[in-house]
Amino acid sequence: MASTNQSPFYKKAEENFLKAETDEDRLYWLDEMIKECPKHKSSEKMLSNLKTRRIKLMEKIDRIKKSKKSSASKDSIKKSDMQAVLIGFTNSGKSSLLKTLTNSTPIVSPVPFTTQHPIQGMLNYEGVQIQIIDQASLKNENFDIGIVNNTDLLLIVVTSAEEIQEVLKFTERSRAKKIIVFNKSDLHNEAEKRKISANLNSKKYNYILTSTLTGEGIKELKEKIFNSFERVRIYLKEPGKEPSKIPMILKPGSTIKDVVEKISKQMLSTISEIHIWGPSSKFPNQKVGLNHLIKDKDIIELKTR
Ligand SMILES: Nc1nc2c(ncn2[C@@H]2O[C@H](COP(=O)(O)OP(=O)(O)OP(=O)(O)O)[C@@H](O)[C@H]2O)c(=O)[nH]1
Ligand SMILES: [Mg+2]
Repeated sequence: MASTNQSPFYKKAEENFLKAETDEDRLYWLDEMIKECPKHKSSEKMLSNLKTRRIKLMEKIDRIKKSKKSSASKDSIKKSDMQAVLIGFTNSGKSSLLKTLTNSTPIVSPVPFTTQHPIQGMLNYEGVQIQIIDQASLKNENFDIGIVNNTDLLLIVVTSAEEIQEVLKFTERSRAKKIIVFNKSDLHNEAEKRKISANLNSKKYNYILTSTLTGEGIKELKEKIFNSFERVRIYLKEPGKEPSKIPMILKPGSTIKDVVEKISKQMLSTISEIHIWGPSSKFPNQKVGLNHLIKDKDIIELKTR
């Protein structure tokens, strides 16, 4: 780039451009060069060269950003069958909730914009594994809308009713169910909490008041999360033994046949007798057929030939 006839401002910008160590700095000085480049006929070619350079540099920066994002969100975190994503403004307590709900140990801090990358944890709800994702806050440049648009359940974390509409603006392209998590409930007295609840009730939100400090609402939140997925848990039992502690997960409307097929397709022809206990049974140890509809928390005993 010939800069012999350029102003001292242009020369300084070019000098800094050549010395710059990051693409962001290069972009900044390149913009200064474009600003300082004379806009008359004889400099046309030079200005157009600078602009081409700028486009190439922007493309490079975008490419790097995209590859960073995809490696953080799509490669390292694999979506589980049941997934919920925390979304909200900074300091609302998303990471604190991830820590309280799951086995994960994210950094929690009063410093704004602490979380910079997606992080997952597993919530064990009575033996059912539910994946919870925490990520950078809204208004943080690392916030990834893709994670929000691809999930089944959004946990909208707020500390005031006014924030709810603000957060919902970011979820317009999402088809996920939503739970409003009104966090830091410990900062309000009972009368204030009644007011907050009355307000959220009147808006027909599915909501819960929580505190990661006192544990208020955490048990109910776990229940709400599990219920949102509308899954049925059944416990298998071998004759003469206790039922298994770990449930099998099925969709509502499933039958015993679906249960058996989920264990193994070959097993179907070997079933000789089925007994059930629990919500779908008329009485304990009821004998039923393969077409029997199961309900959440049924215990099923399968006898094979
Ligand atoms: N009083 C009170 N403080 C809380 C509660 N939950 C979180 N905090 C505090 O709020 C601050 C922010 O919590 P984080 O969990 O880091 O917030 P975040 O939403 O993850 O925010 P960033 O990742 O920084 O954007 C911390 O100082 C927490 O200790 C709560 O239920 N009650
Ligand atoms: Mg955080």
